[in-house]
Amino acid sequence: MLANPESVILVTGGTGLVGSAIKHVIKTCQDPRFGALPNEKWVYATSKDADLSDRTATLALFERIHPTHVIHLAAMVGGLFRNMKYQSDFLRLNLLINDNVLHAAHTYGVKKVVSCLSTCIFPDKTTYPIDETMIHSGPPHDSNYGYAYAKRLIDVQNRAYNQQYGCQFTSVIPTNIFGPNDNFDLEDSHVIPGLLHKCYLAKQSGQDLIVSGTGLPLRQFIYSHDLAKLFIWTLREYDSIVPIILSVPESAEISIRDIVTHLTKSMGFTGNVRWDKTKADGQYRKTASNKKLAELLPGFEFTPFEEALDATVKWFLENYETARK
Ligand code: NAP
Ligand code: GFB
Repeated sequence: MLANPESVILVTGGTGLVGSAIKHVIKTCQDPRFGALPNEKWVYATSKDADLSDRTATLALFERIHPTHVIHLAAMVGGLFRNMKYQSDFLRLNLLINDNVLHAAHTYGVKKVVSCLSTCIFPDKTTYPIDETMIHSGPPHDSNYGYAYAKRLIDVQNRAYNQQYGCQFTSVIPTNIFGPNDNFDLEDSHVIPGLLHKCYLAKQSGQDLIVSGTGLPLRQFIYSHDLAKLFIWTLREYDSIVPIILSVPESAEISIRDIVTHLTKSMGFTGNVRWDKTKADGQYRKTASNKKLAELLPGFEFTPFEEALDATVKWFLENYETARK
């Protein structure tokens, strides 16, 4: 519980996939663990409010908002193929954004920051299931090392700020996320939004749906609205600076082929599916344990995958004109 008379919570990356899910949950959820509380003011910042890769602009944003708490989502983000293309940009921009936000949070006496890592930053060669102790125990997969090292450094910064200044800066480690307001770009997006858009176009044109890779890799997917609740819980109730994995259970892991089956069914696509095996598969698996979360928040119910996918398809079709694509 945020005990202040009024807590001002700044959400960086506030209009993206995760930021907009947090806004939705705060506005609509009736469960007091996750919905709005009377003593909280939520502020959702976009890059138009401040380019957080710029130190001066970041400090000016904190001067305007004077947040007591920060959920730090802003980042250069993308799927496998965007990461492979822009390793230097992913590394440099995310290092700049993260350093500026944590520096500003310390400068303005922010009581707590929850930053965002990803299960794709864990070592490529590892034992499974992955857990929170394994972040730095080996090099990340070659397809996204730029992004992965920038994200890992958040954990190092959080420890250093805590050791030197006592700052309560922590982080969460979501698995692959999907939902409304995602980026549905055909090339740079993650697999679910990318294939959803491709399936829509294939259905419209009567052409084959072309899927990259072999379809064999395995992933865990979390619905953005579920993740949003877990972010809000982390902000209010999780008091450690040690990262916590926010994922569906290992048993919910599915293959890319399974995704295609669910997606074509949800979209009512009955055309041909072709596999372009000249395209990369990326990490084969990154199976993460959600044991720590399950112990701290027993009984949390994840939205069933098919229901979440149907809701995402519905949102995309209803918002096609304005969706990021
Ligand atoms: P997203 O939809 O692309 O949102 C990213 C947000 O960051 C956007 O609102 C964007 O603002 C903002 N941003 C980017 N560069 C900025 C800059 N220089 N200054 C200010 N704001 C900037 O991505 P998302 O999926 O919500 O990502 C949220 C967090 O989750 C990220 O930290 C990401 O690394 C993490 N994550 C994502 C996934 C996934 O599967 N999507 C999985 C694990 C972790 P504009 O729209 O105004 O540019
Ligand atoms: O979501 P995605 O791009 O990222 O999934 P990762 C890539 C997997 O989906 C690969 C297959 O096996 C691709 O071959 N795939 C099939 C496709 N068709 C498509 C398609 O049209 N688009 C895309 N994007 N994939 C990312 C990391 O890894 O995970 C990021 O690189 C980030 O840094 C993200 O952390 C959460 O799950 O492979």
